Amino acid sequence: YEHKGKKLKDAEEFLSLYIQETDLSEDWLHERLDDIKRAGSYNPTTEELVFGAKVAWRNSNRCIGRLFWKSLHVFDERHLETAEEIFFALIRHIQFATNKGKIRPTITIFNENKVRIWNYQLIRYAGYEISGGTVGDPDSIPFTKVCMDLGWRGAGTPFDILPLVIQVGNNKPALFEIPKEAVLEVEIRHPQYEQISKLNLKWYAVPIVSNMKLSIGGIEFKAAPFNGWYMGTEIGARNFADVNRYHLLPEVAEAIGLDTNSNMTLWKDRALVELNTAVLHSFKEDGVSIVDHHTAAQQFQLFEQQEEQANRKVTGNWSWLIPPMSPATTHIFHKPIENLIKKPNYFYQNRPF
Ligand code: HEM
Ligand code: NRG
Repeated sequence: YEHKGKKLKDAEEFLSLYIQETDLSEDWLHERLDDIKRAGSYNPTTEELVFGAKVAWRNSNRCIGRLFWKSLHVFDERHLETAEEIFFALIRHIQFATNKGKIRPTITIFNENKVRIWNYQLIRYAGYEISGGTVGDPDSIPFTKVCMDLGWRGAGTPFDILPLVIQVGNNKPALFEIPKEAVLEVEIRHPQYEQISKLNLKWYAVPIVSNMKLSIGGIEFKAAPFNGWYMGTEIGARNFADVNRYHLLPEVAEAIGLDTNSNMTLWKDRALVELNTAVLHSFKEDGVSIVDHHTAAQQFQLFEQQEEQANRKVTGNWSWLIPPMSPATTHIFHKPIENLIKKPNYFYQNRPF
């Protein structure tokens, strides 16, 4: 009973924001709230859902890419029932968002009670423990084990695309291979250092986060995968460089002939710069959307100005907003920002496995 009261209050709060930011009246709000009280639960219209998903992005404190929040494409797929239907909707999301490289920020929203996607991102590389080390993305090892328990076998390369794992209700999760044609990848090469091209690195074009829940007006959509495009450092300074990820800095330094015997040569910093140059160069040359961290920070500053114009306070998580390379070259480093959590928003949720 209490629970229900809280939910209705959340719906009321959300719809007040909705009428504030659209041209709807107080009268409209009161009628809408009466409807909801009569029905006993809030069932957002598609228009309300679209608004909520966009504002949830605007409120994402860890996201530097928020300038573009109004341009989010929203697919309302709450009516889908079967794992297979959901699989097709996910493939459609991947293809629509990829758009042959001209990436479109997109979210697909599934039924709040029935659907759960077990993948962290729709497209991601598998990770395996082998004798004396790992192959692929170490961050994916636990999920890869789950897929293998469900009968999946990867080729065992450093870049095997994991299958989609979709759960409907309390059913056993269903596993689907993503068609190769649906996945755009970029081979990493360096504009000057041939040796970096010879490392045979690649990365997928579109990051589609699928393990967060979208909270709108008291409803939690546990399956609502969303994507924008990459900031280069996510790949070059973290996925490729972190010691517990692909850990490539020693190899890159070796490849371009840096002296790795002393920290004082700054070989890690030099390797990072060239690896990140290669990532940006390769995406750009292939016509795949990507942003460097300097431009992303400038875009974030525009977002801050835009929000001020709209009389809204920008909230943010400083430790996530500063880029992992040369953070102090961006204005974000030098400016405090309040990490206040507003709703609608995207939240972490418990792993289903
Ligand atoms: C986090 C950039 C679009 C929601 C981030 C991060 C970056 C970023 C660099 C930090 C990631 C990390 O350190 O692992 C961008 C860029 C976009 C974009 C360049 C291009 C359009 C979006 C969209 C949404 C979104 C469309 C949702 C609709 C989030 C959320 C996080 C985040 C919720 C936090 C993720 C977490 O906690 O793991 N974004 N983003 N972003 N972004 Fe964005
Ligand atoms: N760092 C992760 C992706 C997290 C989200 N990043 C975005 N989101 N750019 C990685 O795979 O490297 N987005 O919606 O564009």
